[in-house]
Amino acid sequence: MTDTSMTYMQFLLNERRRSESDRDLMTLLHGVATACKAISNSLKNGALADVLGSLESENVQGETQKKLDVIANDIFLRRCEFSGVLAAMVSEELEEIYQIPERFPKGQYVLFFDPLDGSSNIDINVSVGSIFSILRLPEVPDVITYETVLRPGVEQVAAGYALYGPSTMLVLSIGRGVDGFTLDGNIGEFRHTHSSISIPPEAAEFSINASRAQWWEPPVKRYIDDCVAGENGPRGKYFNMRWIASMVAEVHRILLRGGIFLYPIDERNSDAGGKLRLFYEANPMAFLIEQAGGAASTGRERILDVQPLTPHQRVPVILGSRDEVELVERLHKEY
Ligand code: AHM
Ligand code: MG
Repeated sequence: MTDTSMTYMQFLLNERRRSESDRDLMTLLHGVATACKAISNSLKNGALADVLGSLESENVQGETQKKLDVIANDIFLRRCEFSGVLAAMVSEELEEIYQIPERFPKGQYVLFFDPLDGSSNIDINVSVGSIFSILRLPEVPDVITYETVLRPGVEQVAAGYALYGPSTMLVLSIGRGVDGFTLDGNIGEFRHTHSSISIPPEAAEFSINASRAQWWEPPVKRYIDDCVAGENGPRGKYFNMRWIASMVAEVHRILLRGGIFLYPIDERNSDAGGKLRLFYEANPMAFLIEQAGGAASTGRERILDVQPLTPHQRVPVILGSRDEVELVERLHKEY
């Protein structure tokens, strides 16, 4: 990174000048980045800060909450409610829609977020992330209900994630490609380090929780079997495998060097519709992946076209290099 690389704010200002983007969106994106910096800071001291471990509470999905899940959720709410441009917020950690308190002005945007994704990794000091997605409501009713915000991912105006790894990164798309920013600890700002990220169409790396293979549907089983068969199998080449159990880290790797990520529907999660959540995980990641030239599917349809029926809806997720995702879709059609 050179000293002349733009800060995140300079990048947003530049984008605004280039395309007359909405000033309110830039304000919101600034709030989101501030929240991510604060979360990065909370994670940094780990066990020293007494923030590791679980609470007795459960979130809306019935999962035990980690202390940091709650801290990160609070940071997002506090940093973003202030912006004056939000109609409401919807969090993976909250049962209800978060209505913006009366003392703050309101706007047209809705912010969806998973404040700390992959949180089973926190206690073992492996990468985690925050994921966000932004919609602009055509009309803003006085009280925002789930009906107001149950809109397909194709309507997102921006999406991104922060990856808390060896360095903290923010990856963003406002619908004109995908850019990456690295947190510069010296000045406390994200700096533009990755321009127009683009995923190679073909890949030789797959990512799936193979311990669930016994419950997979035939098309997924067939796809993975063919990859594992290597040079002598139908694909005629060796495939590498990675599983970090942290979707942000997984998607980040795919954005930078290609590959495919699958969290399919299987016999054990089919009642729920899969494991990953449409609003907080599937939609924002699908938006980024498509903006980088990749594809994102449930196996049966494009993720961004899924019409949500419930706020915490789960969907099968297959995303990454276009050729591989299209192959998995074809296998779904065959079976
Ligand atoms: P979370 O939102 O409760 O953290 O769950 C989502 C995470 C993803 O980041 C990751 O891809 C997946 O769960 C890992 O699942 P598994 O436990 O099957 O490895
Ligand atoms: Mg999550």
